Amino acid sequence: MRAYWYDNEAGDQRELHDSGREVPAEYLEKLGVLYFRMEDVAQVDKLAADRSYKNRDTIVVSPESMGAVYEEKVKSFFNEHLHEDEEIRYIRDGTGFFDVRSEHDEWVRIQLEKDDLIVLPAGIYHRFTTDSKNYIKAMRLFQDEPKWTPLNRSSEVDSNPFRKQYLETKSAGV
Ligand code: KMT
Ligand code: NI
Repeated sequence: MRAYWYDNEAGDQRELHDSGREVPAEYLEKLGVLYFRMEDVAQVDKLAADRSYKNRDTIVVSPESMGAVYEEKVKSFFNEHLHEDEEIRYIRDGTGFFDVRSEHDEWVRIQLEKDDLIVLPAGIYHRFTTDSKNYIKAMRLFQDEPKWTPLNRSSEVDSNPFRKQYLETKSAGV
């Protein structure tokens, strides 16, 4: 895992967009983003049990696995959105980026590789993309039924109760 400020330059979303300015792990924590380097699946099982996550699946995002819809999918994952639940992803192979909004609404790019596990809190605006290698395999963990409904950013979603709650807990430093 490496986190850095997104450079906001034009160009393919899958390029690094590396401003060269690092984001420390403590800052991610402040945003409510949790990161773990997992030694083995037993550690993931423990995290899942602790948080009452009962189900999981595995997704491969690549032209090989998705065929003609790959480019479309990659673009849709990159639409800024939030969820009313945590988003937990455990990278099993390949690489990719989760971008999350900072407290001042700038993008922090989080580069993930095999054995990285990330927990995005409910209500944080974020987006995902593969990198220029166009391949990532990730385990998606969920509590019950998968609820991946992305709520794309809008003034209406800005006042979603989960968004408000997220902003309140963050400003309180919880
Ligand atoms: C997401 O939430 O955008 C995804 O699940 C993308 C694939 S997981 C790396
Ligand atoms: Ni999401």
